[in-house]
Amino acid sequence: MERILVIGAAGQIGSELVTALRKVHGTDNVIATDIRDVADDLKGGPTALLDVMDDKRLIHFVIRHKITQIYHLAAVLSGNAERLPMQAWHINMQSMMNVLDLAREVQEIKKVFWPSSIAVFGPTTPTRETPQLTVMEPTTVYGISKLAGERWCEYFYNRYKVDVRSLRYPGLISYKTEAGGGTTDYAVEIYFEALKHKKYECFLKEDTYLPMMFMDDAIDATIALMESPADKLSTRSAYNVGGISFSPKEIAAEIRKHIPEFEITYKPDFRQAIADSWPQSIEDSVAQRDWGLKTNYDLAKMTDIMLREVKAKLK
Ligand code: VAH
Repeated sequence: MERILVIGAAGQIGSELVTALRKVHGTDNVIATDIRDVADDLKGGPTALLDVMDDKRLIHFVIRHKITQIYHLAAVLSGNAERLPMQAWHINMQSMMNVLDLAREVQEIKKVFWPSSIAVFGPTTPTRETPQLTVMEPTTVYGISKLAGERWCEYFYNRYKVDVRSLRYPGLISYKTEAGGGTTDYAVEIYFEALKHKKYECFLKEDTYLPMMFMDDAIDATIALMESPADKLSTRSAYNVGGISFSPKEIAAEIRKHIPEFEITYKPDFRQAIADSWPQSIEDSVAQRDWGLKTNYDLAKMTDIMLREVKAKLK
């Protein structure tokens, strides 16, 4: 029986991944932890306050709860990381090292998941259909921490046989938790603002294409990767996952199909430079080949669901 620890369960990915993992492994076998309270709908199963930066408490927690898999999702995202570079680097790297070293020491821990990001790519990376293996010169603290993290994942696998697996998530779109300090968060905020005010001031230019993915596809990809036999995996840094690419102008046009009077204005801020350093689209044939990555949601289908679910949430 697997015993799953989710770190960062109050965040955008964690708050949905816990529910999905509980369907696979059983509610009582998935412990949702964070440094702050998790969403009420996760409280039907085990939850705890846990700081991944406290390595002493972390090892006791893992041993006491007989943990066999760790999903470490806590991180400072791109926008916030540029505001506090040193703190972001420390948190993103030290938390990861705490988890990897724990997995090396505690034999009962069989698998670790850690999220990388398309932020590992930079302005010198081919910007369209970015390949799995290519030039990676990130210019953001977040991207640098994710690139270094990928190198550590591969090192701990090769040196200590820690079965750590990772995905280069694009921008993730979900309705359960509102945006948290990222650059792609405009694509979440826009749905809430469209329904609340029928207008949105976008912090990126109208033609800023970025790779995105509806959260349900990201969750399915995460579980498919983690359930894959180890010998199918050719990549031990992190897998490209491409999702759908669109611009603020395109998502606004899709929203107007549902809310004709919706208006968008553009006021680029510091996050425009971050977005400009990232690819516009990602090539993910290696993930499709190794463990069957599928993308089921396009912009139209995602917008339909987002508007319906956000409307219900705002009631
Ligand atoms: C961010 N949502 O905007 C994250 C993501 C690709 C970007 O990693 O920082």
